[in-house]
Amino acid sequence: MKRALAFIVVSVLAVIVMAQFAPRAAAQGGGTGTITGHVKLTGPSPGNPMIRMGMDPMCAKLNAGKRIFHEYVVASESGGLANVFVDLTGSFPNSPAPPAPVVLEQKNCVYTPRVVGARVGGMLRVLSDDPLVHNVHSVSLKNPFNFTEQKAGISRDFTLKGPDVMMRIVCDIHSWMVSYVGVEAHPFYAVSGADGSFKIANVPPGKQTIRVWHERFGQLTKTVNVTAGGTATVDFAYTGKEKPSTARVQDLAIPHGDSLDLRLIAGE
Ligand SMILES: [Cu+2]
Repeated sequence: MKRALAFIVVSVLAVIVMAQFAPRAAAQGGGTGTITGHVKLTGPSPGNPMIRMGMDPMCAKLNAGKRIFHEYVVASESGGLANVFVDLTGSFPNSPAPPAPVVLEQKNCVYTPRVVGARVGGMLRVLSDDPLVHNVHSVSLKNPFNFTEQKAGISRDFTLKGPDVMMRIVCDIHSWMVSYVGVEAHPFYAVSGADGSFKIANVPPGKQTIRVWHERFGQLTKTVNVTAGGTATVDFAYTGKEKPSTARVQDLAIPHGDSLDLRLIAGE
């Protein structure tokens, strides 16, 4: 009798211990795969116009002696296209957003990074390094905000409430300042690096739909088969002749009445 009881107790304990560790093992990537790839621009890069920093004498002063260019198309010599937002579409199991904030910096009258990913429920931290007034304005229905940062060292945190791929952030004072934030409900996204490469890890196995978005060349979509423990490669190519699409950016959906008119403050 005692022996039977001990067996039952041990069995119950074993089940409890296994239940604790099984999901953790899956979350550590045991049953998932990786997607890597490159985004290329096959045609000639159109080049970027110079930013007229002189529109704000204080921005001109911060960039004295330097020529600063728009970052519409950032391509390497071998055709790697940077600043492309890559994500998977579909529904995925819920997972918590990482505690560390995604940082968007205003430095010398330019937003950095140009393109970045973030999570719903996560924090976006917007900070300013500039001793002048910037206005941080999100063009987004899900994550609307519009505030000013008046001096260097100021930062503001904003909890991202809903998915928005892509959310455009502008400064109403300096028309050239723009950043794109892909706010995702899941962790399966990346931004292409200087060589056009990207990597998305811990992807659930199976057929996945992957898309890329570039601010000038729009969206491309492919499907890819992901296997547990495997690495799937998928490459994308823009010719450079694609028509810019605002389908993913809520350009016109926001009434402009909610923006602050700060031209007087900026002295424009
Ligand atoms: Cu500004």
